Amino acid sequence: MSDNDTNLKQATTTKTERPRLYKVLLVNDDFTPREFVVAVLRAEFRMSEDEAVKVMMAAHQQGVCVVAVFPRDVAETKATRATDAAKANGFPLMFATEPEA
Ligand code: TYC
Repeated sequence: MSDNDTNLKQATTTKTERPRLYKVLLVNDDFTPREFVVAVLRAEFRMSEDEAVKVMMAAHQQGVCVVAVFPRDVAETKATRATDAAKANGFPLMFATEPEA
């Protein structure tokens, strides 16, 4: 590369932003059995029994709680699959997604 080429080069900064992450939220309801919520958390979010019980109880007591954080497509797929699994069993259990702050 000649000096001339170097002199003409623009100074550029490449800023690589991390893809935004999304929270999967578990919403409480009055109908879905606790054990069913635990089973869905274990199956869809690969939680241990203890983890799943803690998350289920957090939603039960607070109304809503964060299950996990993923890239958008993963968060949406898991929330949909988990909500659909409940619907297929006649329960109103809801998982939602929301961008991380
Ligand atoms: N509140 C439900 C019950 O008492 C259990 C439950 C917990 C349902 C968490 C949904 O996200 C939930 N059977």
